[in-house]
Amino acid sequence: MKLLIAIVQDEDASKLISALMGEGYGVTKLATTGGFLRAGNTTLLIGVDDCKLDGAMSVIEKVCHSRKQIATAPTQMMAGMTNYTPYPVEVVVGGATVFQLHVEQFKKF
Ligand code: 2BA
Repeated sequence: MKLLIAIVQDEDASKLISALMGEGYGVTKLATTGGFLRAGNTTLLIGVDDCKLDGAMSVIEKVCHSRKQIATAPTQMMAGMTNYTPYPVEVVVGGATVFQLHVEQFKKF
């Protein structure tokens, strides 16, 4: 079994949860914040049997889209600087950032 940790944009989250659940995957949704943009995003925990892993990845890839966003807030890099002028930077966010972890044990009590 594997655990997928999928960080997706809020705009894609609802559709992705519906698509995954519609295909029988279990999903837990966490409200999270990206370190760079300091904007809300959504992290999904998805426990999948090995044989269904590719299917889950396909759903994520199909639903999540990349988007351009403008970062104007001071970033962590600038936080220690005393004299700076923040300027807008265009970044491409997503589709999805997915971590795949091996699950040692899975139990429900
Ligand atoms: P954020 O940290 O808010 O990053 C949003 C987007 O800003 C990133 O999109 C990337 O295009 C850009 N970005 C991030 N750090 C940057 C930097 N130091 N310099 C220039 N541009 C930078 P994505 O790569 O698609 O990431 C979307 C979200 O996924 C991230 O939101 C973060 O919440 C998460 N993420 C991405 N990589 C991660 C990692 N290695 N570990 C943990 N979370 C990660």
